[in-house]
Amino acid sequence: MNPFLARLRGAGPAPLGIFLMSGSPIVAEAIGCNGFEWAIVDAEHSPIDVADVAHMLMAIGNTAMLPVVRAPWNEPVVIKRLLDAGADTLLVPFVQSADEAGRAVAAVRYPPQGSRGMAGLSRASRFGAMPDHFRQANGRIGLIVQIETPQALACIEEIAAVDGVDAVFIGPTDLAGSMGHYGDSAHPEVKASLASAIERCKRVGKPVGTLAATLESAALLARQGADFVVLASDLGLLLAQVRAAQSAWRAE
Ligand code: 3PY
Repeated sequence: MNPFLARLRGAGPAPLGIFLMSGSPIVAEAIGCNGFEWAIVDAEHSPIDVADVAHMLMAIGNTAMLPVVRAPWNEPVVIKRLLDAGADTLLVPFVQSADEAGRAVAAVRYPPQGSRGMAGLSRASRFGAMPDHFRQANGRIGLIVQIETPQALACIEEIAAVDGVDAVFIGPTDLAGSMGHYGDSAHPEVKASLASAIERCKRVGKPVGTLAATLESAALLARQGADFVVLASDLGLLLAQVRAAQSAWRAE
């Protein structure tokens, strides 16, 4: 079974995660050794490429932190390369309809269930050392689709219900932007849409997660029913400390 999905189905509070945007395996490993339960290796909004993903997964593999890899786009060639690099839980951004969700499902599965290309020496198959890799992979891959526009929200139940979609992630920043509230995911309209999206995913029985800017809003979202929450990012936390140190120094 997929380890991230197993965690979501198990007991315990909603796991708290972090976006990894710095692309650094050392940072990923250091964070994993110290606490966050899961992390999104973000190949959408950072310079992280496929080789970086492989290196970051190696580092995270030395820790108990569960990795999710965000693809840059819902595109089968890109998705294939990330899976070959060893991603076993994939977050696919900007899924707008059940049809697009179905395309993401096909991209993560080997035939006959999907269209993922096959290679014998991928990192995913431990470079050929896992003889059952092709037979087992479809059952091990977890697929999370990202909903981030009012258009997608309008059909969130149909998207969430697609067979092979294991969980839904709501992107509040893009959602706010596509609602005309740039950079303001705390806008009441955005917060209301997020709360209703969480409720609607739960009604169709699919786990749902989202991003919070602060620990307080992460806790609120978990109380509202979010099954997994991401708190900020490695770069965000680092820069918050940099700015705080700089202003404290100026105030001396
Ligand atoms: C969002 O909040 O929309 C994101 O995609 C975060 O990167």
